[in-house]
Amino acid sequence: MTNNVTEFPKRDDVDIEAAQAYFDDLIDRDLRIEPADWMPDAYRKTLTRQVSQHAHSEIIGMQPEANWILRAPSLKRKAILIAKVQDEAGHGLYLYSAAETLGTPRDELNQQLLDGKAKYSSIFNYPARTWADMGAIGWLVDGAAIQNQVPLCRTSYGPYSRAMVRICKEESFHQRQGWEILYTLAQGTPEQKQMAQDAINRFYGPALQMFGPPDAESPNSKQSMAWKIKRFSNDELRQRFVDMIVPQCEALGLELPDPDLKWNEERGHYDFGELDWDEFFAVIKGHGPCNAQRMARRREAHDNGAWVREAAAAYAEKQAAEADTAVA
Ligand code: FAQ
Repeated sequence: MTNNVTEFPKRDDVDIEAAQAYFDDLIDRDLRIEPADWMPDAYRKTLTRQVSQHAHSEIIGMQPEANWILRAPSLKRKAILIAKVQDEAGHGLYLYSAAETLGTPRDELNQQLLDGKAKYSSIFNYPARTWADMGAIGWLVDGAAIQNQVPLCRTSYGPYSRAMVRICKEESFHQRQGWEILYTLAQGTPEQKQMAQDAINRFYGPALQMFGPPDAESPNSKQSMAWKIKRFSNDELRQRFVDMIVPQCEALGLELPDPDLKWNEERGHYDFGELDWDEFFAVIKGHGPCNAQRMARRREAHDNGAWVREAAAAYAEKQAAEADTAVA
């Protein structure tokens, strides 16, 4: 896609002031920044951080659900769950591809995760204890992901915004399948209904924390919003999410575990209680219930995949050599 502005000279003869003006113009006019465009180093750095951490979240996010593939209550539920987990792998791959266009190779991004230097979403450090958790993850976790990611379809960096379009379509299906699992359980025996309620009780707070710290404690938000990487603040998106899930939960016949949750006529939004931010910061520093387990599993999977990477590299080398011979 070409931007509808004057062609800008390429890297070697860049006049920084003119380049900055060109970049600012693209942002002001709500056009997309593309990989070959000049961009400020800090824009490149924060996008690489956000997009790669988003990719890591999709990959680590497969673990809590993969754990239930063998335990799904029917063949149909198993097939749906396998498809969902595969979708998450695909999302990780689109996002790593988008992140790579900013100049850092995928191996390096992956190494940052394996070394514990890059974050991934706090939510995936909580255990999935029962089948109802597959419902709560689909409804609340994918629901929060959609709320956060639909605006990212209009994010200012072209490859990221285009990856998000397809991801959001798949996430909406995921959210519905989660709601449907909870709905089925809520119509079942008292024990099944209680299992669904218990899953909501455990995932509600952590799902609200997926949107990140409160705006006053979000160091990246101001600049990311000025660059139109983020279109809404963490608190704005969290509020939209609460407003969306309250009626959905009523339709389930279940409750959200927050005694302070009530409609505020004046604001036109639901008020909700303070979240446990000490817990959130502990989780993102690596002290959540499953951080160690998630990282150990990821490192093990990476090591087990070494032969595949080696085989692919050897095959690519052989193909290149054959192509050279054919040319000669
Ligand atoms: N977890 O200044 P801010 C999914 C970090 S995908 C961990 O507000 P920012 C699909 C943040 O990185 C879920 N860390 O940061 C799925 C920063 O630290 P840093 C992932 C968090 O970037 C479903 C520091 O705190 N989605 O669920 C979290 O402006 C089911 C200060 O925060 C995305 O990544 C957190 N929750 O805003 C898969 C969406 N929140 O990096 C499988 C794209 C904040 O400076 C199964 N990302 N931090 O060291 C974003 O929209 C933003 O990056 C935010 C954070 C909103 C997450």
